[in-house]
Amino acid sequence: MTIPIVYTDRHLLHNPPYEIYDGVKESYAEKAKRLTSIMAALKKNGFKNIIEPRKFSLELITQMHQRQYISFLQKRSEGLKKDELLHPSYFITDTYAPITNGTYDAAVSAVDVVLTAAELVQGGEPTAYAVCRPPGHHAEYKSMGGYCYFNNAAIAAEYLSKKGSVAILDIDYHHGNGTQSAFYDRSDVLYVSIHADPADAYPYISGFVDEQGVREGKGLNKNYPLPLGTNDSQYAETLNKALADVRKFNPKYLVVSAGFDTYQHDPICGFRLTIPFYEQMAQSIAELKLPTLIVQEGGYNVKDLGDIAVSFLKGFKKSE
Ligand code: Q9C
Ligand code: ZN
Repeated sequence: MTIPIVYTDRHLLHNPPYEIYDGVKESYAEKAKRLTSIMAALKKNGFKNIIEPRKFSLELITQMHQRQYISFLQKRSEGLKKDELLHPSYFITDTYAPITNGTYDAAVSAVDVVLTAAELVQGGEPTAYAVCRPPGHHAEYKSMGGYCYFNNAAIAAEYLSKKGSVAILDIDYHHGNGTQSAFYDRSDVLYVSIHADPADAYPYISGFVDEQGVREGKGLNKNYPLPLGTNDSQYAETLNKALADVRKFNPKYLVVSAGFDTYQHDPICGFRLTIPFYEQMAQSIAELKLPTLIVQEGGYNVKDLGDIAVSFLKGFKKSE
């Protein structure tokens, strides 16, 4: 039996035509084709255990997001015509998360995907992969931003935390400001992130080493910023430190916020990781021997995204 892959094509409902960068319209990097690339490569490489998500109660979203925020996104989304794009003035942190007619439905579908995969892991599956979009880790309690609307990984971690402690390992190129803030004062959820130095990269205002958690969560938020140009061996060294943090915390579950925008040919990012390195990375993560939920975050090289995902999953297969 191969790793269960949870996927639905409801994400296709969200496909904004452009984003605004420094006042200039650019093509939207978070394309629907990203998941098409991943699913095609997985099927081609023998990952055939593909599962449709089931519907979960919307109440699970309210544990991580304000009710007014959720209904704002729903109403604004459903009020738009098919080709309209809205950059709202409220509940948003930047110009990278515009609302379209299908945005709310697609964002809810991503939550269903991630919770279906979380349920499998909770039921004893060693590893499950949630192939979801829009991504989630920049979404905060009441704000969208950075291509994210609902924080899929945080919602899944919250769900799993009802049964035991959870470590979240965020390997997306960008710091997961939304996930960090969701668990910043919690003792039952560790957040560890490796990302481009916020002095150089989005989200600019969080992801620094001195953000270490507060109150019961003090010491349970770990940021590992790395310089632009980081390569495989430099990354591996930092990954080992992050994995040591997870081991020390000794959680019941692991959630991996898996962004593949650390890839050397990512069109909007600045690390230099190679495709075979993702397998190595996954093998080190799998050595933790923890029930692991993999949640898709960023990764924008549509052509190579599938090969990166296949390489990554191969590293988990070896530990089965
Ligand atoms: N034109 C995630 O990877 N910056 N979000 C875009 C380039 C926004 C990334 C600037 C990056 C957001 C989930
Ligand atoms: Zn990213």
